[in-house]
Formats: sequence, structure tokens, C-alpha cells
Amino acid sequence: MFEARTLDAATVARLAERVDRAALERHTIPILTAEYPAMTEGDAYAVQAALQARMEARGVRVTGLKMGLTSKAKMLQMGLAASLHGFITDHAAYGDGAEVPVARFIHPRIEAEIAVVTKHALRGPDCSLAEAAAAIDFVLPAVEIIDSRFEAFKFDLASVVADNTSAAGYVLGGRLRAASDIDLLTEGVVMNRNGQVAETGAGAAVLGNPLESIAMLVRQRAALGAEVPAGTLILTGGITAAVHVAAGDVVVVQYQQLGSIRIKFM
Ligand code: 0L1
Ligand code: MG
Repeated sequence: MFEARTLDAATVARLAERVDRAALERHTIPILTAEYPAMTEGDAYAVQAALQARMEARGVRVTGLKMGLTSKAKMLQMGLAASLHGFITDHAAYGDGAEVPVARFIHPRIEAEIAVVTKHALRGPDCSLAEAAAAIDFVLPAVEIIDSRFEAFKFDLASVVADNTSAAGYVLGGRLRAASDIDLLTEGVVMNRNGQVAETGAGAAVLGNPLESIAMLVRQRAALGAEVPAGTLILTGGITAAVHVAAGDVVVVQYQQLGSIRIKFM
């Protein structure tokens, strides 16, 4: 599924440190392929894994997994047409009503997403929608905060995978619902920023069905020799294009059946 690795372990570690430092110091860096144009997706996931190890070594806790670039709106916005995955952490995890300091980020954007928590482990290269559906414990709404470490929020696929798919934080809220109580395809979302509708969409925008996003995550993890354990929080990917946020913005994301999430950016 992913092209073979070409970078040696020392280079992978150096690139992970470069991305990590940019996030910690909140400055942008050139895309990694500027120096390593032949970098593959296999290399990029190795850098992402090294980045995760660095973060965990200083006490950051991985709280789940995310899919990215799962809607046409996002793919068009970023000019990239392949879905990818990363990890999410407790570093910038918030609840409904949170006041989020934008100074924690470089040039943050937000995305309305449908999240799930799994009750069974999912594994293997052939994971189906039915298997994904059967593994869901509950569904909840989420807003992902993304923040590229690359100049002008522009990158290629390998660079953004290495940069943990721009993951920077997330806000959970709303109501927990059983998957059987929600039609994931027609679940509607309206994102308001400062009282104006910024984006609208429905669950089907996520790869035709958010369950496909979960199944794809499992297949991608399998290609890396990993599974999605029971109890995993999964952000299934932005339903709409991402929206820029700045200090002073108040965002309210309303879901049809999952409730709403309010965030004030400070
Ligand atoms: O969660 C996302 O869809 C982000 C994936 C990486 C691309 C981007 O930063 O927009
Ligand atoms: Mg996202």
C-alpha cells in the first residue's frame, strides 16, 4: 500500500526532530521533500512514528487516531487526493465551551468531524465497512484543530504525513450516541464562525461514508504492521473544508443529532 522506505534511521530521526521542534517553537519549516525529493509515504510514516516516540518520551499521551483528507472539499482545498492518517494527543485536547489560545499554534484551522470510540480491536488489510460498524462503541462530534508546520500551509503528501497530518488538537462535545441511533451518512453539520455560517456538510462527505474512513484507517495501519486497538478514539476526517481561526473568533458547530461544540479562540 505504501511505497518502500528509502531513508536510513538517522535521517528519519533527524526529520522527526525537525518537525517536532517547529511545532514546539511554533515556526514554519520548508517541506521535507525540499531536501529529500524521493521521500516515500513509507518514509513519511516512519518519520511520523519517530515523532510519536519523541512526544511520548516527554510525557505526551496518545489519545487516539485520525484520518485526514477524507472529503472532496478538503482534497480540493489542499490539492492532494489521497487520504492519510495520524495520531492525536492530550497536548491540546479540549471539551465543549473551551477557550483555546491561538498562541499554541502557528496558523490554525478547524474542521468539523464525526468521531467514534471502538469497543473491539480492528485489524487486517481487508477491513470492511461491516467490521468497522460492528466495532463502534459510540459516536460523538469533534472539531479538529490542524496546524501545518510547513510554510504557507502548503505541502506534498509525504511531508504532511511526516508532520502527523497537521494534527494539533481537538475539541470533543455534544452527545454520545450509539452508532445504531445515528445515520452517519445524513448526519448534518453547520459550522458558524462569529455568527456567520462558514461551512455546511453531511457525514457522507467523508469518503462516501465515515465507516469507510474507519475501515481505511484499519487497512493503512495494517500496511504498517499495526492494529486499531479496542477503546480507540478515531476522528474520521473533516466533513467540510478547513476554516481559518484567529484570536477573538467564536465558533459554534451544530450537528443534526450529535449536539453542538462551542469554542472561543483567545
Ligand atoms: O485532518 C486533515 O484533514 C488534515 C490532513 C492534512 C492536510 C491538511 O493539513 O489540511
Ligand atoms: Mg481532520
